[in-house]
Amino acid sequence: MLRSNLCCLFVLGLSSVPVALAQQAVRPTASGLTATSDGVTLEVTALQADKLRIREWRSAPPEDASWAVLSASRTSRATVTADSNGFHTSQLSVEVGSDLHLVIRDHEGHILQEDSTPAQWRGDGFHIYKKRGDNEHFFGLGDKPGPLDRAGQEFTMWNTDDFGWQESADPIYKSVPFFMDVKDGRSFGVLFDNTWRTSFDFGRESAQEYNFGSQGGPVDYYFLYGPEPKQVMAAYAWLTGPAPLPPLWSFGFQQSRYTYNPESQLLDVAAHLRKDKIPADALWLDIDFQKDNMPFTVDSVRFPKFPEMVQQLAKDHFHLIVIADTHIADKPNIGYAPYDSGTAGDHFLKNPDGTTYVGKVWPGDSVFPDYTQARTRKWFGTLYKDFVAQGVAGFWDDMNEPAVFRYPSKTMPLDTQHRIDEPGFAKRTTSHNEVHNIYGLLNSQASYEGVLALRPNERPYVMTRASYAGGHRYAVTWTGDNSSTWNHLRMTVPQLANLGMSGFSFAGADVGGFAGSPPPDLLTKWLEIAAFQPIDRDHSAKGTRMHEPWVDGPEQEAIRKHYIEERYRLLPYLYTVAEETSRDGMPMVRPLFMQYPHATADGSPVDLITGGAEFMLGPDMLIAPNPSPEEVAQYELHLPPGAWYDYWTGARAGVGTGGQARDAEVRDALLESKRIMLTPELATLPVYVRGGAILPMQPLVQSTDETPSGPLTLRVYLPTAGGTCNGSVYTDDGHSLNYRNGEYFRMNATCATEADGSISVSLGAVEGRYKPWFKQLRIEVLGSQQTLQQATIDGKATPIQSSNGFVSITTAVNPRGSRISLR
Ligand code: NBV
Repeated sequence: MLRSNLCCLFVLGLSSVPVALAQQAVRPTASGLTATSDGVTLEVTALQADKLRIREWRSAPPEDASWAVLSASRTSRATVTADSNGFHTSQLSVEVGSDLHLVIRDHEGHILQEDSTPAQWRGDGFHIYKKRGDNEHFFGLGDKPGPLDRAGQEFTMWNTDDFGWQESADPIYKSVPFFMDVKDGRSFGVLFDNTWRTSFDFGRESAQEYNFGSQGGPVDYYFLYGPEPKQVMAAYAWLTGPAPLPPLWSFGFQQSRYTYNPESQLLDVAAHLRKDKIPADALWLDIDFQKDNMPFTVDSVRFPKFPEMVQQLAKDHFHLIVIADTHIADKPNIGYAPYDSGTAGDHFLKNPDGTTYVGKVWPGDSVFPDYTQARTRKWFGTLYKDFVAQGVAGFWDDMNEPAVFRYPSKTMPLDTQHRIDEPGFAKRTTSHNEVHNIYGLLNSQASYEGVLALRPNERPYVMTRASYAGGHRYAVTWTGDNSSTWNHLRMTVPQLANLGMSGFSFAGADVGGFAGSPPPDLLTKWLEIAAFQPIDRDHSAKGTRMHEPWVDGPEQEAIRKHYIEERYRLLPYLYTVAEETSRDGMPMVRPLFMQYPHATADGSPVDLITGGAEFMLGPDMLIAPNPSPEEVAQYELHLPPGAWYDYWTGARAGVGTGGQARDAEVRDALLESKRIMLTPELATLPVYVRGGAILPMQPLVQSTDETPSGPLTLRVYLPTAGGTCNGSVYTDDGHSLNYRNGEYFRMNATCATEADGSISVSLGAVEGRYKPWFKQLRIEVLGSQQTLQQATIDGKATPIQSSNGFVSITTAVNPRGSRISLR
């Protein structure tokens, strides 16, 4: 109902102005409002009490559809209460002043977001301007390089194949128009759901404003309130869908190169990994395994026994991932099935004159699937049939910006035609302008759904280079063609953290760097740090020196192997953290402020002090690489509040039981609030564990196929006096989708230091039906102030073991839970 017939029109923010002068009519809607001023309509809809969608248009409302947002979330509606200036929900209040001036407040009245000027329209383009506070910081925006905090910078979203990109490069491969805003300790997220070329300015043009806009497409953005950063992540996962849990093997070590060939070279690499007992789970084949670089073919000269080779690798517990670029070679009449079936099904993009668009890529002239047609994605998915039948475990979607040679733009002409034919969208033809940024997302959707259809109930593993918001539903990703430099190693941390905050938790950077040849120490350091990142994949370009862990002699190899082994010991923790991503969107790599949003007095992200070099892996582990990794000078460590332990020695800061030098320094720092200085050493990556954490670990294996022998360890890091601790372990069969039907194992654990000095550890009842590989648990307790001599499990005495300074007891897994007491 229109509230603005003359009798009861209300004029927002101008209640004393005569009604007849009203410029602006506001209509309440069931879940928000619309307001019109000067021919522009603003619509604010509460999807949930803490989630708003904001749209604006000039003539008719734009099509209500999205490639990024789940339709169930987009159509969700919350109850709102209209008030004189707009409406409120239980969490937010929305006020619209004159000129559609939009203000969003929390329920305590803090302004979270406020327009600074009305939307600016130029032709089909527009910009939305918001006020920016002095202490307002921005994170996310996908894979864009540069500092962790995006404040003071501007960015463009336009998927671009940028071989050898450097720190200030923009745009690169992905467009994830989602950012998290942290203002005075309160966080919210904004997804600007516009697939055209968009731009973001976080205070570069004017420090008092930030803005986002586009050359076309809709004004359509979502406001996701926290106030905690974790809640923003959960809200984004609710909006766009969480990333599905990848197979367990993908968290193992992966070895790749452009390109291992012939077949014997790949088999040699596999054999070498096993001979040197470097744990590994996956090998990758790049475009030279194909005949003339034609996707979905195999070069039968260089790979004469491809199916047998895949089987042989599988027997040796290697999963093989092969590349399948997005283009299809333009090769009629040679029996190239992808071209023939694609042409017969009319699946390729067209020029404006209706002819098929042809562009040059690796195989020469190529044609490009029109993934905006659901039926084309379905067809593309069938192309994986033979590889899937042969046992290929995963697929690598490259060049899907889409990259096309010989144009300065590195992509196809913008007037290339896409014929959208998709449930939920109007059937229409549109130009590449609108589709460019989602091309990679739709390519990976076709791959994911195709592989799933071919191998139902198995988790597909697809890695994509280009994507858009929501693309994490279909693929993991990597940071493209980085370089073998110390600075690129450093940049992996902010880049993976921002990708994680953009939904792409499952991400990695080419270990060792793609372009160039890493000196031995760089490759070693890179393998150390990557052991604590979500995807640990060593990859290198053609013509560079080999990168495998053994190439620099036994000393370097021993260090590299040690870190890869540690990753395998930590797999239960890594997998538990990964499962959290798949449920509530929390990224695996987290900036410190995500876990410690209130670590600073003024609410600014604590990472601004650390410079973003440190990161957390999940909730409990803090990795502190050298912020200037090529330098030998000492560097400062910042630990968030609370007790911390040295992961390597188990020494508690403040106890200093003969640990390495830095432990004593940590102790002094905590006791005397001194600065903590770390001395860089080639073989050491400083890693700390939160006091109060319970870390699940396992005995070393050579691959995830191998069943660990012995118990699962729960390493209990005692908190400071009076504190509690908590942790959990999640596991399942590691490869199927049965976990979605209750076939998983989850156990939560807590601990406390009791008043009498005893320590209690409570193991919760087992959730889920899956029977894990371990029957026994070893509970290790670190940081006790007294020597522990007695232990009981559910009241019965049990022996205490002690090895390497770690005190432990062993107990059978009790499905109903158990209580352990140590004194
Ligand atoms: O397929 C070859 C490479 C691949 O190794 C790399 O990871 C991709 O990012 N690909 C790009 C195309 C050639 C790059 C020079």
